[in-house]
Amino acid sequence: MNEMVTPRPNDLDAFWMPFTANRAFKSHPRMLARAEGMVYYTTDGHEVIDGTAGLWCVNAGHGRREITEAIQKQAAVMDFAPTFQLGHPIAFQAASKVAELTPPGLDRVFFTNSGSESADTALKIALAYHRARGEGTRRLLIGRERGYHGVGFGGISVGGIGGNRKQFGALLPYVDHLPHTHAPAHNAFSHGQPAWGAHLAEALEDLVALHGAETIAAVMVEPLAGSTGVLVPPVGYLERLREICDKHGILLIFDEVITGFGRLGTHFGAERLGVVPDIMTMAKGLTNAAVPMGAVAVRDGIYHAIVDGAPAGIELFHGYTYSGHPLAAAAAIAAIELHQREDLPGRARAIEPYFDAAAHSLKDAPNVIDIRGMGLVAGIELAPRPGKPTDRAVRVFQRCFDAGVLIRTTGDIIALSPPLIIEKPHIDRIFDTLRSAILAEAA
Ligand code: PXG
Repeated sequence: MNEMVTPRPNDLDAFWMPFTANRAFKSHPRMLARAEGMVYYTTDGHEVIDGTAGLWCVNAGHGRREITEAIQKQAAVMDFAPTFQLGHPIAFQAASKVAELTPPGLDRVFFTNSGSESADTALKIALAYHRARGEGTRRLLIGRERGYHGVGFGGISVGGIGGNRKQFGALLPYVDHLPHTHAPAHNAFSHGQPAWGAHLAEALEDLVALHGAETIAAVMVEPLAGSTGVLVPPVGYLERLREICDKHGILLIFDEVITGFGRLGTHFGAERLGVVPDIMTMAKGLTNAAVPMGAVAVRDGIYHAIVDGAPAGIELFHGYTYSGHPLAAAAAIAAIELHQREDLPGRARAIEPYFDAAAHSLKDAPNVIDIRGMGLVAGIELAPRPGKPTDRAVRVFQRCFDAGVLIRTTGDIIALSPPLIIEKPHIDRIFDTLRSAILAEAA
């Protein structure tokens, strides 16, 4: 079945792995060779259930024939064509397809190649918008503690993860941050949106008082923060951010890189959470991760302000060689059609109560100090080993992997975000394995 062999140690040297403990990995590599539906297969033939949809991205499950065929077909017809001053129909079709899923009014779509590029693109569009309207003093970008917006300079500056910032110097000027919303003393073991914490949005009024509304361009947050450990927005919090932004002419950007494409049981988090931003970033599930692609959807009025307000010529000095790449566009169209045909958000919604109950069944397991989530996302927070933060979670990860279940960890938080095609037996298997691993690391 599987002809791949584990590479010799020297073969691992050249690839400098991203966000990875390279030395540890290269001394104990874990290699995946093949994937289908809900499972990966390792190079030595073991089956691993995918509890994380790769990296929160393979929402429709692995190896979907409709998507691979669309990519193959497009590769044979036209491998690449520029989108600078030229076009190809499939890029326009892909943008229209995205606009079918975004909230009404957010139907102008700029293509990127990743979530990081989407975050930086969204921030640049926000700045260009204010400038186009003669409000060039609005240069301040507001993010949130524990926010993750990828790894570009814009994303790490507006993002709120110290570890992702401190190696890289001065970052962007004119940035400030809201407090995060994680409050286990009030909200531990909440199902869905926690009841406590809407007032944390008032910190935006404090920043307006501090800096002046006329200096603030945009607020960027993840509707549900994923990679920082699954932080679900408190009831009323996003609504309040929306109100304060409206009051002061500040753009609200949702980073929907994780929450897009059915993850919360709706096409986008905005729909599930009932708050519509002005700009929305996406990536990951857009192509089911089969070809890298990101996008930014903006309100019509933002597009018009920048484009109609510009003198003849290029209106926005921004774009990537691969914006609207034909293979990515083909994958996006096929993936979105799959979402629509199979109603993947509906499937996620239907199985969410079972998934949520399975996650919360770990409440009595040793060292479990919080369980939270929404849609097909669960965060399980473990008490750190004294003096050894992350050690317990890393070992739980390793045990699960060895037992055939892929989970993610960040700090001592376990994050689960399976493909939306998951079925009850997979859920049972994931949480049974996780329980055994947590028990084995109880000491
Ligand atoms: N925004 C958000 C909200 C993300 O979650 C990005 C931007 C950046 O996307 P790219 O495509 O540039 O990586 C992300 C990415 C994890 C994990 O384990 C999460 C991400 C990436 C890798 C790992 O939580 N999120």
